[in-house]
Order: sequence, then structure tokens, then C-alpha cells
Amino acid sequence: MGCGDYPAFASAQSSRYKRAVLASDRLYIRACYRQPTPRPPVWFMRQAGRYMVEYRDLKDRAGGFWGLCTHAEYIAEATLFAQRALQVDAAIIFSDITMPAWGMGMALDFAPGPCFPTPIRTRSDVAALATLDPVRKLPFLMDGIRQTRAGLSDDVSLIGFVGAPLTLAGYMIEGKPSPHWLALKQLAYGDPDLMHALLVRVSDAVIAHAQAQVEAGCDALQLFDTTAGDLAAPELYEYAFAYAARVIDGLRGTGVPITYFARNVGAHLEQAADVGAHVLGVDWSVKLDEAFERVGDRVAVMGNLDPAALFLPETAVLERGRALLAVAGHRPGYIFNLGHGVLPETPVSNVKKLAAMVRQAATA
Ligand code: 1CP
Repeated sequence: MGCGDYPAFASAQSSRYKRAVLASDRLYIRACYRQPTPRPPVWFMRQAGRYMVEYRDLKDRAGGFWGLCTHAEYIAEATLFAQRALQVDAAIIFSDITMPAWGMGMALDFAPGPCFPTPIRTRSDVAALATLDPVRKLPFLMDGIRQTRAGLSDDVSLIGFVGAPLTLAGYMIEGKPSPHWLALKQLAYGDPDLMHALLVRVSDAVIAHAQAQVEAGCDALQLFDTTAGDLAAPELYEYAFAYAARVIDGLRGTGVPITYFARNVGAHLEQAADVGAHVLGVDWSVKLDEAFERVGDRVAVMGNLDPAALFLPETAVLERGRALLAVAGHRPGYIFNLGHGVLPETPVSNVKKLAAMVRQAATA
């Protein structure tokens, strides 16, 4: 029941408490906590993006990606447009994982992927990083969250996000997206002390950044560890999982459910489930029934349609979606999503139809 049912009682509570009461009834939040839901919630990673003409137009109006990421009204418009177009159960705030590094003093460009012209390579580079004050450095994002929340209906969740320390540090070291992450690996494998020193600084920043997003109105968080599975197994544990766990520990006080999404870690799913998140995002390298079996009742599971499947004819897309629902739809703690983000050329109508199919799925 929402706090609006008890106005006198609710008005005596802090606004944070009121928000938590409202959030607790949302389909997405209930699924994160593995509570029963009439159907699985659905949203899509990268649901606001280049595959939508309205996104491309908005980016032009904003003068490019940077303008989009640094103005509250554009942030809110990009976030809200995607949620409304797809009628999904959660919006994810429009931003990029690299913004906190900019807030720590690193010059940042997008071309179209993030580009740091002066990457982190030495001890003095790490020492020169500022401590992130997200409210002061990224006020447009916090305002964007408030505007987005005001524009969402009460039953829709708003997910805040951060890069997991290893993935964000990877971009800071490499300077840009990289096929082999050689600079990252040279530092991670060759100078563990420096790598740990950087990861400690990045962890503090992403904890502060995620906390500020919850304060501004997000009712859930997601940690993206897109690069984790590129590391050798010992370092996957030492740098990716260990620091993801550190961040999740630091965020317990927020009281919101946290999703850990790591790519290419199918061989280590049990350990990924052990980082302490409420939800584990699974890519398409693992069969969904196997994922449920391997993580047991420790976490909810999100995933895991291959984004490339959205390029199939509509009937085939829906068939693949139904196959996932058949495996997982009746279990508590299942969130329908892709195994990674929506790809740029994806046919929008297939994404809409897939969301509609999940919304209509009664599993009770
Ligand atoms: O040209 C453009 O229009 C920019 C494309 C774009 C977009 C739409 C970038 C550059 N970032 C984003 C937004 C974004 N990034 C969101 C919010 C939108 C949503 O999900 O609806 C999120 C959650 C991210 C997070 C992000 N950025 C990750 C982790 C998640 C993932 O998809 O792997 C990573 C690795 C980045 C880096 C990044 N930012 C942009 C690019 C092109 C890249 C390189 C990696 C890639 O292409 O996937």
C-alpha cells in the first residue's frame, strides 16, 4: 500500500521514508527482493539510445552527447521518452559511467565512446585525482533525476547507475574503449599496488555518486561491470568482484536494491552472485535455467536475451522472449531484460512489441 493511504501518518515521516514506502510496491522493486509479482517486470539496458530517432534528434538539439549528459532537462527528456515509448517498468537515468571520472578532474570527450585525452598511468596521476563531490560537480544529473522522478508514474522505478570500479578504472587507464584492454591489463597484472590504489579512489567516488543519485530520487541502483570478464580469472576476483563487493557494502545504507551486471563471467556466476547485490544481471552466454540453478535463492536474476535477437522478424523475437518467460516467468526474482544493451540499429517496433508481450504475460 502506498503512503498516500495514510496521509497523517506519512506526513510525519521523512521524505526518504515516504519514497521508500512508495517504492516498495513497485513491480521492479518487488522482483529485486524476490517477492511474488503477477508478472516479471521488464526494462532494457540502453533503452534510451541511438536506435530511436527521437534520441538522435534530442542529441542534435542538445548540441551532442555532452550537452545531453550535462543538462537536467535533456537528461529527463531522454530518460522519460524511452520509458514512455516502451512502457517499461523501470527507467534508467540518462548519463554515462564515465561522468564521475570527469567529476574527479579528468578531461573527457565523447567520439562517440568516452575518451580521456590524459589517461591514468602513474602514481602521481592517481594522486592528482580529486575526491568526487557529486552534488557539487554533477548538479545537472541530480536535477535531472528529480525532474525525471516527477515525470514518471508512481508504479515505475527509476534506476540510478555507476560503473563498477574495475570497468570505470579501465576507461580511466585506457583512455577509450579498447578491444584488448592492454593498458589496463599491463597496469593490473604488472603493478598491483598502483591498481589497488586507483580502485580504492574509484570505489569511494562511485559510492558517493550512487548515494547522491538515491538522495535525488532513484529507488534502485545498478553497477555495470562490462569489462570484468575480459580479465584473467585471478584478477577478475582480485579487482572486479572484490571492488564491486566493496561498493555494494558501502551502499547498504541507501536501502535500495542493487543489481550487479558483469559481462562474460558465465564461468564464475556463483562468485558473481556472492558480491552481495540483490540482483545479478546475466548475459546470453549462460542458459537462463542454468543461471537460476547456479545462483540458487541468493539473488534475483535479470536477463538475458541476446540483443542481436531483436534484429529477427517480430514473431521470432517474441518466440525467444516467450522462451525466457517459460523458463523464469513463474519464479520470484526474475527481471526480463537483455544480456547487454540495445544495439544502435535495432528496430524500435521489436523492442516495443517485446515489452508489450512481457506486460501481458500473466504467470500467476
Ligand atoms: O553517440 C551516442 O549517442 C552516445 C552513445 C552513448 C549512450 C546512449 C554513450 C557513449 N553512453 C550512452 C548512455 C549510457 N551509457 C547509459 C544510459 C542510457 C540507457 O541505458 O538507457 C548507460 C547506462 C551507459 C553506461 C555505459 N557507458 C557503460 C556500461 C553499460 C554498457 O552498455 O556496457 C559503458 C561501458 C559505457 C561506455 C560508453 N559510453 C558510450 C559508448 C559508445 C561507450 C563504449 C561502450 C559501448 O559502446 O557499449
